[in-house]
Amino acid sequence: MKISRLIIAILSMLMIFAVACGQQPVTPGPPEPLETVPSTPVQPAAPAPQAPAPTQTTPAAPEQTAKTVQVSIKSFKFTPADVAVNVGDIVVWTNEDSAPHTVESSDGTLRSDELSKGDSFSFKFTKAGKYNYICGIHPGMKGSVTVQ
Ligand SMILES: [Cu+2]
Repeated sequence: MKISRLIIAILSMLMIFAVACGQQPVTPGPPEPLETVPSTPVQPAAPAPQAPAPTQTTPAAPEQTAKTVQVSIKSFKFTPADVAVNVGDIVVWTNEDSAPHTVESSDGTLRSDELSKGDSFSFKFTKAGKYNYICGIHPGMKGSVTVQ
């Protein structure tokens, strides 16, 4: 009967060792899922967002800027008597006579004060059309502005 006790004792000892040893080999396994991670960085350097092209489209406007047209009033005449401008342009009449003159259109659009020598009258045309005008003091003086 002593032998069987020894065997039981030895078996129980072996069981304890087996359990103790069996738990250790579990740790060296887990580093597997790390290998799938390096597959995601597929996006290479993409220097596309730099687009300096649209800067060349701006220099198109300068031609449409408003201009100023001069009309002199001299020797009882408007010179030039007929001028053509674009909508938004400005016409400036300057009296170079010693006699006073005015600029008055029949529709009332143009109506300057009495202009002494050296005085000027300016008007900005915002509507297309033909504007006939005279000097209110000397109705024989005539001119026109055609606005396109
Ligand atoms: Cu006049």
